[in-house]
Amino acid sequence: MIIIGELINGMYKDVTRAINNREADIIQHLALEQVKEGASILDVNTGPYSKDPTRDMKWLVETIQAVVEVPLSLDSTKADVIEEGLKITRKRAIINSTSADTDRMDIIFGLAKRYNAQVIGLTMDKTGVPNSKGDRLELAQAIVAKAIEYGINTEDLYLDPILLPLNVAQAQAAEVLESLREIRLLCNPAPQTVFGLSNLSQGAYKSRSIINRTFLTMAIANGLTSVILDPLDRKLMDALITAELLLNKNIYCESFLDAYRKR
Ligand code: THG
Repeated sequence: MIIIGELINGMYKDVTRAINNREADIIQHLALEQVKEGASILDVNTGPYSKDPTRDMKWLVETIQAVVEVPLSLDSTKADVIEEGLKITRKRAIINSTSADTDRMDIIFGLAKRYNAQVIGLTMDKTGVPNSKGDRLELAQAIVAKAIEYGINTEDLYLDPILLPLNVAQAQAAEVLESLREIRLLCNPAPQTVFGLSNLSQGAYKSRSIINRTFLTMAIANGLTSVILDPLDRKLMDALITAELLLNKNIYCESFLDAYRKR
């Protein structure tokens, strides 16, 4: 499983404050902790309240790269903000993300080609997130076709069927599970699959952690290859490691949780 740490995101109030006050130590602590707990990529999002997202992205990337070496997932709806990050990332970056809209895909896949980046494609378009698995698959197919048109290796494409909060769209979680299975069959080599796990439990307060980890194990069994999550949630990471063990992706031993973490 490719684990993308979600914590450097202006959606978190503490992170927004750290960005605004240029408190590098707070961001660097989050970067170091996430990598220590198993993140192999860090998502970087200036958040919805940033007044100058281009400058904030540049500062975040520089600040993070001063302490960790992992690749970064440049998370923004604005192409110029993403490009600012692409100019200075030292490891191969992931662009997070494009929608299935043709004009957006042309810009994003153009950037991916120019900077040799990987791309996350969301199965949504200007009309929003579709309700059914079938409509998600249709948009996924359009993204795959565009990636191929730009000469992107489909292994470097991550398709995100988009998890919505359970408390507003309960029926959608099951549609996402089925989408995961079928997305893997769209092309050869198979695209990666990914989603933002914490979306699912937004507004669920007390039960967030149990909802997240239960769904994650189900998704792993349905072909999820990568996930954006909070790697500091110990029980969640235990569930992830155990799910991979049960799918025979790691070797069982009495202390498999420790063994996996020490790798
Ligand atoms: N797909 C892709 N990228 C994504 C998402 C996705 N990036 C952003 C997001 N979704 C994944 N990251 C988060 C980060 C935080 C939360 C949810 C998803 C979150 N934050 C707390 C909340 O809203 O309750 C913040 C509250 C606080 O200040 O503590 O839930 O789906 N490709």
